[in-house]
Amino acid sequence: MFRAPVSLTLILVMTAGWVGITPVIGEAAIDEDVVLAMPFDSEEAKDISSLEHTGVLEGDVKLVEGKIKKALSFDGDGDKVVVESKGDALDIVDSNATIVMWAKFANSGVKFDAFCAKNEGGGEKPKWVFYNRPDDNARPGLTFHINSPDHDPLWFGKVPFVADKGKWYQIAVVVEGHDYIFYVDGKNVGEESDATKEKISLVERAPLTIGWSEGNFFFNGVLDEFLMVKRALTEEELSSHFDGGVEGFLAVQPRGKLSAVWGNIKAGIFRR
Ligand SMILES: [Ca+2]
Ligand SMILES: [Ca+2]
Repeated sequence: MFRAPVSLTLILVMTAGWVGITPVIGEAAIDEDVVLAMPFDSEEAKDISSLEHTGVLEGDVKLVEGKIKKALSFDGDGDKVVVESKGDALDIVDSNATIVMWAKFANSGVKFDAFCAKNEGGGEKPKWVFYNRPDDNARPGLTFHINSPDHDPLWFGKVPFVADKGKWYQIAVVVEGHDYIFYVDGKNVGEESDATKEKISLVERAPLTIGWSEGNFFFNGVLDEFLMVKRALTEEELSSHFDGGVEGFLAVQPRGKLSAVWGNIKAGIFRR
């Protein structure tokens, strides 16, 4: 197979600009690892990933000023965004994954704040939940919880985190193999490896819920720029979300995607 050296690719990109071909280098190639990308800039909870999931607002979720453009406000009482997964796109079974968002807490974190979950119900029902729970002595702070009838309940992380009320934080969890790595504002704040090496159960029958996990575990505050990617994002990639939210992240050319751009350029040239 013919492979263009980088220098040749760059020359072709420059040439494409000179001869007036549509400049494809400025457009991000589709990043197929991105399975949910919600800027929360409208009440439609639109997913701008290639999967185009539909988010349904329940309760009285409100559109408010966000960290980047608009965001969704959850009052901690019946408010959530429900996203039915296309196939197993929103499951984390044998894949790495990253969930990252901006969050502003309505209290100082003295209760259970669920960021998101895929959850069939309470107790041992299959689930995974990403939450903050500073008032829980046994399992405090930023935690990733998984459960299923097949194994004991597991909690990873338990990274102490008490948010300042009304302040924006970029919150992320990276699932890499059996490691659960937590970030606040782009900084690694703690991680824990799953010694049991259980994998997250497939929760086919449950939608992804943003702002709620089960029972009365509702998020109280504002969430913005919700992004879920089926790979472990680098700190550099997290910083592109920090700076520009979902759209900022998608605008950065992902590594290993140069071939797709090269294909576009080549096709563009040969069409002329
Ligand atoms: Ca937004
Ligand atoms: Ca409500």
